[in-house]
Amino acid sequence: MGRLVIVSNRAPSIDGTGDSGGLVVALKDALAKDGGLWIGGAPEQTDTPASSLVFHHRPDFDIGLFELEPQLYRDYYFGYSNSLLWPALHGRVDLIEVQPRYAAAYSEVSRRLARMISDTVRSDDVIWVHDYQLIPLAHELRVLGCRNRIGFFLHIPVPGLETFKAIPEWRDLAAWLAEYDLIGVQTQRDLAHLINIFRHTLRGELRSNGNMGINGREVVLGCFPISINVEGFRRLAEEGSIGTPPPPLPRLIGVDRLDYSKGLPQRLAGYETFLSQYARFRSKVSLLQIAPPTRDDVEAYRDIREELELRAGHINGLYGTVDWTPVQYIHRALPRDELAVLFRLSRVGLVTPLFDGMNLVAKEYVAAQDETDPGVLILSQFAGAAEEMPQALIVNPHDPQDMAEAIKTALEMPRAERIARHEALYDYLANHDVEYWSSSFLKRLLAVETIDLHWTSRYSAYQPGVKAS
Ligand code: ADQ
Repeated sequence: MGRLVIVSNRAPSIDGTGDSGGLVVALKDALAKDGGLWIGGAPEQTDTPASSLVFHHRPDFDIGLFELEPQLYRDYYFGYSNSLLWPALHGRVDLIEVQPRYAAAYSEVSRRLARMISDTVRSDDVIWVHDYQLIPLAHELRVLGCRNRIGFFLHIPVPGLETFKAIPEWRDLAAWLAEYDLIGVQTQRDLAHLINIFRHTLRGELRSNGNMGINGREVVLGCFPISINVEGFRRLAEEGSIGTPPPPLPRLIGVDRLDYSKGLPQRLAGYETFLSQYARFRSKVSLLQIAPPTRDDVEAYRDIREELELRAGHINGLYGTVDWTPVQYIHRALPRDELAVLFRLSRVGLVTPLFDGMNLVAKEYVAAQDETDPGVLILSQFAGAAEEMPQALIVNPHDPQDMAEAIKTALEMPRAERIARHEALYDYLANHDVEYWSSSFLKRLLAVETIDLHWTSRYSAYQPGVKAS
């Protein structure tokens, strides 16, 4: 195999600092191990973007940045990706914004990026594309004659067919996906939806090996639940907490990007129900919600911030006293080591999204616990992580009563039960960490038979000129 070439909307930082956020944290270990190239969007847009990738060398791997004009970036990223695909794939078709220029920008970015990549990629490189912002990329690369193995991993959920069809370009999206050699999704739920989408849009046929026959070729499908560096996060929490005093009251903690898919108003509704029904806990617990802003340029994100602040203020006004603030709300990102300690020193982890591809916070919370006196994870049935973490208290985030009961159960859970649940969760995670995730995906991608016999005839623009190493 040549290099591993990762392609994502966002590149890691050039100097290696500030690599936070699900995708960067998850992948940098895999690349550092094998060496390779990470191609991603430049942090700033420019009116005169370079027509080729701008390279930087990090000790662990190389970075190739692609630059875009501000308007194109807005329409592709805030527009198509985050005002249409993100809400639609999270089942929020009520929030989608359809604009022809968004769709044009979305395809244009993959088209341009494909040109830049085909100038750089060597014939034995393996390309791994990430997430919903770049779905057309394999198609555009194939048009340019790229015959490399190309895998795709979708970090967010695949919705049911009817929801998927709310996206005007749903047929194109399905066809673009079918150009990858391997498509990885987070959960069995997503896999079932994807198979159904291929069946109905492209007359895909499920083969006995689990692959899909589509348009005369076989697309490999797989479920690869993403994870974290479990041992590393455990150590961060353990070492950081030495000498840190425990909080004055048993603490419930929520850590989420401020996004409507994370179910933050519903979480507060559950907490409010808990305080209203179990008065004996008033002044005896506190909820710390950390929710940094994201995608503030999209209206739905400003709305969710307002709603959250209103609800937190409402609970504090209703139940707070001079000595006790029921909800503490921090609207900014914190360093990972601080988060790890906060998780460890919290009795309950609240991870209650309405729909989530996986949710790494659930795994971080478990990894951070003191195994001799662990806290309890309350986890939404709609987080991808729920498929792997049945020993958490699984809740329906739409039901405040269910959440209130789970909070009470968690706070009252005997130590022996907490230890037993934590041990089962931790053991599973230790065997299924982020390295397991990336190596299983890559192993499967490398096992894919390369370009099938039908390939050349399907692409009239085929040029055998992709650079050899
Ligand atoms: P996200 O939607 O970003 O990721 P998640 O999986 O929870 O969601 O990852 C968030 C990451 O950001 C975690 O590592 C968390 O610790 C960190 N983070 C959150 N709030 C923070 C704060 N205030 N300060 C510092 N760090 C903070 C998408 C999908 C998920 C999927 C991931 C990975 O939506 O479903 O799990 O990709 O595939």
